[in-house]
Order: sequence, then structure tokens, then C-alpha cells
Amino acid sequence: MSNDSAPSRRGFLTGALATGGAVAAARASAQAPDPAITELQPWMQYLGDGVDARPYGSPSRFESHVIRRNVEWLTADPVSSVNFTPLHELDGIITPNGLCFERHHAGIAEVDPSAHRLMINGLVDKPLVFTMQDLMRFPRENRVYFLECAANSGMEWAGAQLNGCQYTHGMIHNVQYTGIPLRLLLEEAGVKTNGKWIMPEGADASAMTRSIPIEKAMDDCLVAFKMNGEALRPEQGYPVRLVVPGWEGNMWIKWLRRIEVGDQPWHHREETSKYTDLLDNGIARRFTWEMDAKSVITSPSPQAPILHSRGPTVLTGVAWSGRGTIPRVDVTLDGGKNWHEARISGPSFDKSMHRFYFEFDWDGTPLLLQSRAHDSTGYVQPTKNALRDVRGENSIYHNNGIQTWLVDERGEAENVEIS
Ligand SMILES: Nc1nc2c(c(=O)[nH]1)N[C@H]1C(S)=C(S)[C@@H](COP(=O)(O)O)O[C@H]1N2
Ligand SMILES: [Mo]
Repeated sequence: MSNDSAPSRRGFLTGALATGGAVAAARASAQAPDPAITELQPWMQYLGDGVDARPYGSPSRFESHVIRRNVEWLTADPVSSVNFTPLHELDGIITPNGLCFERHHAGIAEVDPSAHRLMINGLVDKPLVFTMQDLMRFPRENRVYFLECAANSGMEWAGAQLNGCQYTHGMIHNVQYTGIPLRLLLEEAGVKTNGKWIMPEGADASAMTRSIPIEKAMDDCLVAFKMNGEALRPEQGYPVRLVVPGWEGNMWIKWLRRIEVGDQPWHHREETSKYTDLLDNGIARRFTWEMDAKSVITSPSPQAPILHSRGPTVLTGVAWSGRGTIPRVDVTLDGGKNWHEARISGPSFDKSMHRFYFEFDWDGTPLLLQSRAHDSTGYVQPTKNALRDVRGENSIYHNNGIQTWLVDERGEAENVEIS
């Protein structure tokens, strides 16, 4: 079935173009009869499944290639590893729950919500323990945020390496969370005047912890239990995770079991040996929490080549900033000689992914595609060389440099670097 469907879909598209008046396409469709039109397809000859055949729906079997994927040589073991969101297959701004990339340090904790507790302790007037039922009695909010691992694009510091935006940029997802403002829970416990930091802790076997300043905790953090309307997936921290808008993914503690309030940061593993950026002079940047503005063209890209020949072509991609919205994205087809303003379509939320498009007439010659995000603070996404000038070559984290795809005459794309 899937073998037949590729050529016949192409046939259908040529047919559609013919009505639009494309001369070459019209000639093609006049030649051979198209079986997608002349043959009765099996799905028209038999009744389909009834309701309830699929009580929890999943995508069409023709979409089975749209999955998270990992890079096996990156990590020694899948329980402490990462896989990547298939950005090249998605559109709009929301990442479907089953495709959100996963980053676990000790595998997926399968938490029974009835046996799960959230404790607030440390420098508070009254230490508290909440059941999931208790949490449901606090006012909730719905907000859309991206989560990007600080190591996203980390493999690309020294030069172009991985062939596809799924691998170069796929440690990101963008989800509508339903959650309780963390401020409300902290106020319930009563933070003492010397309480300046919080340390959220996960209930997985890694018991992941990070230090977060109290100002951020009181500002826009959420204790979230729903993603895109349904319960968090186990991979994403079911039954409850911390949402730390705009800040590096590592701080978004999953399977959240405890929040300690203290008067100084804890200097744990994830903020010393990891998630710090070693500069050329041997000094490391620390507490680099905010994710800088970034963008990537998702199609055309190495996993999403141009399948048609010259003519009308849709370029699309995503852009985001940990400091606000994205009012503007520029794209270039010729490696930066000429820049064009892309069209942003879809909601523009604070600290959320934005979707951009640029429609152009491809003349069939090679392209050097790049996108450049501007955020609402006026910051402009830098070139990779500009980043390396200030951060050196030791870094892994916070690579928000401009990505380049080289598209050849056949429409195939590859990861290259020109600046
Ligand atoms: N408890 C716990 N929380 C965690 C992690 C973890 O391993 N355990 N990984 C962190 C890292 S490094 C990232 S990038 C994000 C990934 O979130 P995701 O799996 O929803 O993509 O979760 C963070 N929270
Ligand atoms: Mo991460």
C-alpha cells in the first residue's frame, strides 16, 4: 500500500497543479491515466473500523516514520540518554505529546500518583506535604512554553556534524501546560525572609536537583500536571513536573517530589560539572539559565529534501527566545548575501516557539539556507563564529548560532557551515 501511495500522491499533486495552470504539470497529467483517480481504492470498497476500535487514538500507519530518534554513539546507555523531536515533520507551534524529546538521567520513573507526594521544606514557616488531590485544589493556569535542553546543538560547536534538524535542534519541545503557579504553593508554606533559593528534587532514581533563585520561583514557574490538555506523559515527569519558562531544560525537574528553600545555591552536580560553560581562559560561565534566541529551518532540511523540481517552494522553520517573543525572523537562500523577512504564522506567546514561512520560486540551483531570529528585547541570533569568538571551542551548552543547510540541484540538503 505505501509503495503505491508515493507515486499516486505525486500524480494527484500534478493534477492539482494543472488546475492551477502550471503548463508543464498539465502536460504530464494529460499523458497517463492516474490510478489514484481511475481505480477504486480499498478504503472506498470496505467499511472501516467502528468507533471504539481505537479508544486512545494514534497516528495513521502511513506516518510511522514520524518518531523520536536517538543517536546511539552519543551516550553509553539509554537510561541516561536523550532522543530528539522530529522537528522536520511537524508544523504549527505545538509539539504532540508522543513526539516530545526525552532526556533522562536514570530512565523513566513510573510513578503511581496515589503514592506520590510533593514536600516543601527548608526555610519556610510551615513545611508542607501535598498529595495530588491537594494540588488539584489550587488555582491553575494554562500557558505555552518551549523547553530546550542547554545541550541542544552542542555537538555542532566545532563544526557541522549531524545531518538533520531532528539531531542538531531536536532537544526542544513546545507544550501547553496546565499547572499551579509555584508562587501559590510557596506562599502557602510561607518563605522565610532569608529564603533566597529553591532546590526542586525529582522522584526518579537520579533524584535530579537544581538551584533556582527565589525571584524566578515567585515569577512564572508552574507546578504542572497536564501537557496539551492530558496528563503529563511518564517520559515528561508524570504526575507532576516543574516548568521554568525560558530557562534551560535541566531545571525543569520531572517527577517533582520536593522543593527545599535555602539561603544560597546548593552547587550540585548539574550546576558545577554539568551545565557550566568552560571558556578558553579556563574560567567557566555558571548559572547561564536563560535560553538565547534561536531558530532553525525545518524544511527544506537534510531529512526533508525538496521532492519537486524547480518552481513554487515552501520554506518553514521555528524560532524561540527565553527572554520573550519573536517579532521577526529573517531567512537567506544564498548564505547571507540577501536576507528576506519571513512570515510568522500562529500564536506568538512569551517564551514559546514561533512558526515562520518563506515561499519562494526555486530556480533549481543550489541554495545556502539560513534563518536568523530577532527577539522582543532586540537581541539578534548570532553566527556560529561570533559565538565562538566570545565562548571559545570548549563549550557544549548554549549554542544558539545560525544553522546552514546546503541544498543541491536535486533538492537534497546537507548540514554545512559557512560562518
Ligand atoms: N527528575 C528529573 N528531571 C529532569 C531530568 C532527569 O533526568 N530527571 N532531566 C532534565 C533535563 S537535562 C532536561 S533537558 C529536561 C528534559 O525534559 P523532557 O524529557 O520532557 O524533554 O528534563 C530535566 N528534568
Ligand atoms: Mo538537559
